[in-house]
Amino acid sequence: MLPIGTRLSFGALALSALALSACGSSSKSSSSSTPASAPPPASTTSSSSSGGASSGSGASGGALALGAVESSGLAFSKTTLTAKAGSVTVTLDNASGNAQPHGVAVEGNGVDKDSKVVQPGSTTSVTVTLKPGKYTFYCPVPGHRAAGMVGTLTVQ
Ligand SMILES: [Cu+2]
Repeated sequence: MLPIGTRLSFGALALSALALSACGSSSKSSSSSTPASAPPPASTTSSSSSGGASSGSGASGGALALGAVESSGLAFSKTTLTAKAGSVTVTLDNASGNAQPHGVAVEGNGVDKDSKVVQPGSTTSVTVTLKPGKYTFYCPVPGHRAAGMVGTLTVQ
């Protein structure tokens, strides 16, 4: 008998605490101009659950591959990439025949993330959550972007 009464009063306390915190957070969020909208994680979860196992046969969407090319100046093997919105991983293969370290970075629409820079004979990757739009990918090694290691990533 007593536990029920205890639970009831606890519930009332929790309710009032919720009301208090709701008031506090609403006044806080009204002062900051950018409400946090986080649809990307939800869409990622739904797409992976609908697909069952995440090991898709096609490499579409989340995984992109690039090579570092030093045969004529500095460049990536591709100057354009296309991906679907969501979590996108760009992998760079710095071939063993190269002479310089390379990496890959993705920039645009508030995103700016670099991979590790790796020596020839290694691969490195960067994973970013992207919305539809145009992004720039480039090599973060100083001077390489200006030398030609840059391209455009279009997210649909
Ligand atoms: Cu480079």
